[in-house]
Amino acid sequence: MVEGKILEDIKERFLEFDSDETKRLVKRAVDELHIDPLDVVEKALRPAMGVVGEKFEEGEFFLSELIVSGQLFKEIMSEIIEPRLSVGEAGRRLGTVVIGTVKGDLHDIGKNIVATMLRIAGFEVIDLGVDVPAEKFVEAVEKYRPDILGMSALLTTVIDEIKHVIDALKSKGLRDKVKIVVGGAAVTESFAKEVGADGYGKDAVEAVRVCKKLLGLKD
Ligand code: B1M
Repeated sequence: MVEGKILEDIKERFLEFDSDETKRLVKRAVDELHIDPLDVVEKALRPAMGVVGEKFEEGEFFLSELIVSGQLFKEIMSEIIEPRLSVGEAGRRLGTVVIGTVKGDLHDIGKNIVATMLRIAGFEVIDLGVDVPAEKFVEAVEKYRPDILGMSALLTTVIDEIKHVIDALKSKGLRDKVKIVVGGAAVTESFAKEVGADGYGKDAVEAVRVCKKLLGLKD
């Protein structure tokens, strides 16, 4: 009850871009009400971002609102959520993951959350950043020999880049040497299957679960 109310309040303040009040409520939720920081992300902040996206599509919000909300989300992650997540299993080395957002796509908030959650779970993560061309993914697979290659895509216009990367890996004889996990708002489970990825994560928790499963590790 209390949890639902504060998550709703966070969402509302976020959508008013009230930075100070949103941060105060997020801190109260995790420190005083002991709500799992990831629940704050998935049940309040991410849905708020969904509304920003809808309002943008409907012409009520503009690019400036996308930029401001992206900045506020990042500040909340780095100032409040991430410092409170770095406990638990960190330090174990489950395997190596190379991750990046595909070419043409500059969205990185979700990819960064996935990278953080993988690190916390005990993976070594090499983050190639955003707008990553196929050649750079291939070079990284050659260089780091990761267990998993993760690709994120939020724009439907860039989704074929995932297939380009997989084809480029095949042509270099590297496809069978790495597991591929994909996600992001433009990606669906059926698309992942269609392009021959090994796994799909609808959110960061599922992404970690899938990576562990692919390496035969217990959840
Ligand atoms: Co952009 N944008 N944006 N944007 N933006 C979307 C994606 C959009 C859906 C909004 C909309 O119209 N409804 C739309 C895409 C439409 C489409 O393709 N069908 C859109 C558009 C159109 C654009 C521009 C073209 C706008 C313009 O310039 N006219 C432009 C494109 C720039 C580019 O990339 N070339 C643009 C720009 C931007 C900003 C840079 C201003 C900003 C991003 C800031 C940043 O990332 N640093 C921005 C934002 C904030 C959004 C929305 C509102 C929010 C995205 C977000 O951060 N969500 C977004 C609307 C939406 O997504 N509903 C939108 C929160 C985040 C936690 O969720 O990223 O889904 P998400 O990540 C989740 C899961 O998807 C999953 O786990 C994460 C955590 O749970 N996941 C993975 C993500 N990656 C994974 C990888 C995995 C597994 C799981 O395995 C490896």
